[in-house]
Amino acid sequence: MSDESNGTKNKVIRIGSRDSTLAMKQTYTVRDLLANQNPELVFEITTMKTKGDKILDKALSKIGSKSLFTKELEMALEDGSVDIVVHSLKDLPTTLPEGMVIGAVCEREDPRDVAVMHPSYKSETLASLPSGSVIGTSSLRREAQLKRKYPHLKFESVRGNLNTRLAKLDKGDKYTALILAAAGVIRMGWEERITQALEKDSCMYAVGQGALAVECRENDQDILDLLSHIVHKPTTMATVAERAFMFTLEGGCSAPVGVSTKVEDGVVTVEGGVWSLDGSEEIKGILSSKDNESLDSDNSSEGTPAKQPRVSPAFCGIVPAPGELSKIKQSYELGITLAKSLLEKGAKRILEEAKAANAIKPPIAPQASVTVKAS
Ligand code: DPM
Repeated sequence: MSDESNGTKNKVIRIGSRDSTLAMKQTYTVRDLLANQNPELVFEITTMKTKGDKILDKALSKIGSKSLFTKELEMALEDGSVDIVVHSLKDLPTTLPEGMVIGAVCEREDPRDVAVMHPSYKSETLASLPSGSVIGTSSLRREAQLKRKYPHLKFESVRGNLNTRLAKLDKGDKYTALILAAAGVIRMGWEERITQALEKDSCMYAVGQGALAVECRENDQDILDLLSHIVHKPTTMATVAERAFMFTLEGGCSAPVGVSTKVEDGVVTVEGGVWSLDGSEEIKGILSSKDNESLDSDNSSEGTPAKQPRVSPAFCGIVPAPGELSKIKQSYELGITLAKSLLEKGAKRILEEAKAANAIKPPIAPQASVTVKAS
């Protein structure tokens, strides 16, 4: 598909983005990374609304569709009206639509979750808030972990883009605090509103949280080449491991799954957890690539076939940058091994119960009360 309308030949790169302030800031970040390296290129941004932007009255887990924030953008990629789309990696399902890949994962912002308190509670912590305080989040992952750690708090769904949510916190008296991703708060320039950063003993973060992903068509080699230069390697290793963990658990928006990952000197260490919806059950594990070498050490040149595949393999959607295949594969195996160990320890049942509790129940047909009148 890299004919005259695509790729770098006509020197215009069309970028698709959601239209929220945060999404636009993220899109500008990626555009600037690309523009710095390719001053000859021109970038055009097309914005659109996704289902996740339009349905604001339901918790995310209840809308019951994957790709909530990404589908419309992927349709534009597919029909060729844009060349790349920028997403928060955590909003991208671990299986992408046929023909789509992530050509670049950029450097991760602080991946942690944070508490942002209502101005009248700004010197409190979650632990010190009065009993019964209402915390706004529509993430089952956050709710399950925080219920476990802070049983005195109540949790309620809050939806809408970050501007809307913060306004709901500040202007109303319903929520005492919100739990948000540090990355979004920081990118919005609201860092000073962060009251408390949550460490992994109170709330592990979502798979991919804090990282930006650039999606493109898998056969668009010109774009893949361009994207390979803005890849952040340690972030890619960490997030491939996290996505493989999630994929193997078959989690998704409907199940509380969290991670905490470190990459130091090329060694990836992933800690992962699964919780029951009410937080009463928890299964956690930790694994480092140092200790998981039995699987794949180096087979980057495996069976080099006569026909070179046109496209590199993707790992949970992520295409390794040139030369990175064996490291990415290792990270991928790491996530899978960790997930399998949790499944063996009982995560399977917990996840199944969480999913069943969240399943979209078909509306109950009104009981017909048939009265036959004799006439
Ligand atoms: C997903 C979740 C949420 C977003 C679920 C989760 C949070 C929903 C909520 C998959 N996507 O995290 O367990 O808070 O009610 C989202 C945000 C960002 C990307 C905002 C946020 C920005 C951070 C990033 C919404 N998607 O989580 O506070 O780029 O990682």
